[in-house]
Amino acid sequence: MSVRHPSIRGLVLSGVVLAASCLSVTPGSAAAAGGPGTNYASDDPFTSSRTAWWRDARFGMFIHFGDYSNWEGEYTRPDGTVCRDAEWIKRSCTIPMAEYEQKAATFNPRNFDANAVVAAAKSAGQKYIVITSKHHDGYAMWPTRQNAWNLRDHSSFDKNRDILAELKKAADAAGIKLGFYYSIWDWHDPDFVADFAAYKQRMYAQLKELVDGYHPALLWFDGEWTTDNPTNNWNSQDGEALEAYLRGLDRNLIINNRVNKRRVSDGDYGTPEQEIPAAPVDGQLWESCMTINDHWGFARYDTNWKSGPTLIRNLLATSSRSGNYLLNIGPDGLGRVPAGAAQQLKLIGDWSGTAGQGAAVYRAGYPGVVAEPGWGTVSRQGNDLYAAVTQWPGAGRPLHLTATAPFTVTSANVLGSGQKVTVAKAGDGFDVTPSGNATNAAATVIRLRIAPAAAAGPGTGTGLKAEIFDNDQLSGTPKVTRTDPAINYAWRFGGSPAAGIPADHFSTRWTGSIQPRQSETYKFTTVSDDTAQVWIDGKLVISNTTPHGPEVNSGSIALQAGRKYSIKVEHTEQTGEAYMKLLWSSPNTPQQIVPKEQLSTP
Ligand code: FHN
Repeated sequence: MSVRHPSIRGLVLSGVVLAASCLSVTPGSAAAAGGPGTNYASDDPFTSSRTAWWRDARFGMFIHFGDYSNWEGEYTRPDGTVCRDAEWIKRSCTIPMAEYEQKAATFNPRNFDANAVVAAAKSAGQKYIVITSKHHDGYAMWPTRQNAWNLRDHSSFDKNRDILAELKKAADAAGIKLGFYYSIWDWHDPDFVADFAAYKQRMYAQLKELVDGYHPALLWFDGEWTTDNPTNNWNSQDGEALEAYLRGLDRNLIINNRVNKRRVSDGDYGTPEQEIPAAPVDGQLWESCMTINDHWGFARYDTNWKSGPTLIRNLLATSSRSGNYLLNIGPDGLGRVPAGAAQQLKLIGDWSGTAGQGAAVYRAGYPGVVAEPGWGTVSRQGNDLYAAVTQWPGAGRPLHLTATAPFTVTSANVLGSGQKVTVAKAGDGFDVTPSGNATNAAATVIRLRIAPAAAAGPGTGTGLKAEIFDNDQLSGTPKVTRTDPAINYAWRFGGSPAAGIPADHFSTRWTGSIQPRQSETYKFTTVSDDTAQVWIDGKLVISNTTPHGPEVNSGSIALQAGRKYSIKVEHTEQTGEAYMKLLWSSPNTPQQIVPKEQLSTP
């Protein structure tokens, strides 16, 4: 019995290092994935112009829409018992494939109105849309040429229509980015079990159809996890090859971490589902996807819509921790946006569009200089803090903010209200005391203009000295010595630091100096495989010397602005995948790959 994806917390990496020799290259896929000298990390997703729109957007619409929607969430078995599920209905209710295909032949989303979908997203303030192009049941929502199991060839729908093209046109006209969800796991294609290589060939061809035919801004993979019924053999070699292939098709694509095995090293961002991380995530961008009721796909009986305040507070929680919120709707069998969903979406947009409250979300992120309070959330945009108060204090009672770095508050006001706000230093931070009432039931936003401690100007560094060894002991004479502008490497299975360095059993030592711009405690983070150690000013800040799969480690140290500190970083790779990234953050430095300007050779 196949199981839905275990919660990410429950997902235990097997720890078995998969032999690089079975890296499969599928015809039509990228040239043999990588090879010595290849680094798959093309940029830093935290700062890249490629991901800028996504990081600024903060809020997207997920759409689960397919032939499964035609069941409306319910199946009556031959014995008369009723089984309920949505996009999983075929599997959950063990519907015979012939019956499932027969029902799909009646699928006719004639009322699908791309402009109405886009209008619903706009009304919510959603800046991008991700729609299911193919879910686990394998049914393609575009006229794919790879099989006849699709909306053009197997439905009652108008054969002259293409809903993905209609949605692309409407989204472009509205300035909304469009992405496609695509399930690797396929319950319908017999080759998924019988001939995985043949299946992958069709999958690559379908993805090329989607990229070339619709120019999506983003690909949202799913169905990557190890499971049965049918057995899913997708592995990290497959993920390496597919991600390389897709980036070869379109360098601007943003790709989630389920292209591989949903790890910190995979794709451009992590994908917590039906949950919001309690704090900013180390090592990778992230987006929390969530249903607006209790189902992804349409279920006519499910009117358990999340309340406006709940949705607004979820959005504020994600943006205040530098994450995105991907909120789902499930159009019905005719393609209509459920009225209840549209109504709740509008509540979010009404809130963010009132008195500029959206500034607490769009282009906003983790504040850094204050701890998250118990009475709400705080996000930051430049030197403006947006305190989104969900528990308004009694008359004259203060809201306390714990400062995590020195700053002064130059002004404070409640968005949408003329009431006076007093700010006083108090204990480990500030007491913020509004004089009036909350402006709404969801979250009242107090904007605090701050003046952080002065920063040193940007450095003039060019990177660190790298000594690369063709052994995993950092021993002997380095094979290659060069200047690396940053430590931002995803060698995966096939790559390595240089053409003359094999894909396994290599190591690198970086040395030089690092120059912070703030006098603050800096948090250093590594994403590494197999081992990583970091010394700053001679102090061991990170040490993970047990060979491991892709892992995040962090350590902190107080530094003075403008001063140069010695830095030494060591990485070793034994066999299998290899990664080494060095990031930093501080109260006034959002998480990023340590930039070359702040690194100098010895
Ligand atoms: O099995 C799918 C599920 O149907 C839905 O698509 C979610 C949304 O991300 N993803 C999988 C479960 O993790």
